[in-house]
Amino acid sequence: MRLGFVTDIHGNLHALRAALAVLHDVDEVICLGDIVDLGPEPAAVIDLLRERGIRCVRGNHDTIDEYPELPFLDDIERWTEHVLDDERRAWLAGLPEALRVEANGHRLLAVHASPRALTEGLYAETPEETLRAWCVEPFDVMVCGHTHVQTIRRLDGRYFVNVGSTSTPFAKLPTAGKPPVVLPWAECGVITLGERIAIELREVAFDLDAFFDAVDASGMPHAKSFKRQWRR
Ligand SMILES: [Mn+2]
Repeated sequence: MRLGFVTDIHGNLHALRAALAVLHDVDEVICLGDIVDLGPEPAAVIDLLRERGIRCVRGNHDTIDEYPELPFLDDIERWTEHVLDDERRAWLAGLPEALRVEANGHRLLAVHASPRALTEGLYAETPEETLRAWCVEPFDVMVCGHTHVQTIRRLDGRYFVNVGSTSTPFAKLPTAGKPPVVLPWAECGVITLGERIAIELREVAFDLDAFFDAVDASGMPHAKSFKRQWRR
């Protein structure tokens, strides 16, 4: 069983299409949440995932939160809320927080950030005691996104895999109050539950100019500073 993972798509249809194309060789694609918000085409991203029958978990951006202290995020969140109809928002709100797949005796747990919270990320620096605290239910491999930085950890015979971000991979962890530096490609991952567990992180180029055109055409706020985040 080969599973492909997209995550943190954030309304970037161009990146999602590129990632799905590079995941042509898997048995099933699973989406790890943050489907919308901070991107120009949230409705089209939802529709493509549903058309393809891709199972999804819910991320912290998939329900409309408030970021009053961060006007940039808050304005785009308000705009996303405005462009999504009730039916699509209800679909997002109804997504599960975890999906489980079992094959060849291996148990895989798919979540947005960690098994216990939508905003607690897996980093290279996450303390081992934190990873152990996540092992409330049995699994052999946990897969997540949320931090926008790919990483793989190994502890007590388990794998912890962060497939990064399909829309906006960060060049380094963002500093509070500063815009992130975004890498110009889409990230995704493949986990094979075969005789052994095999993990592959992937990156794929997409048409950044076409994406920026979609940003301009969408009417999303802060388009100029949003586009400036990408490293060209
Ligand atoms: Mn997130």
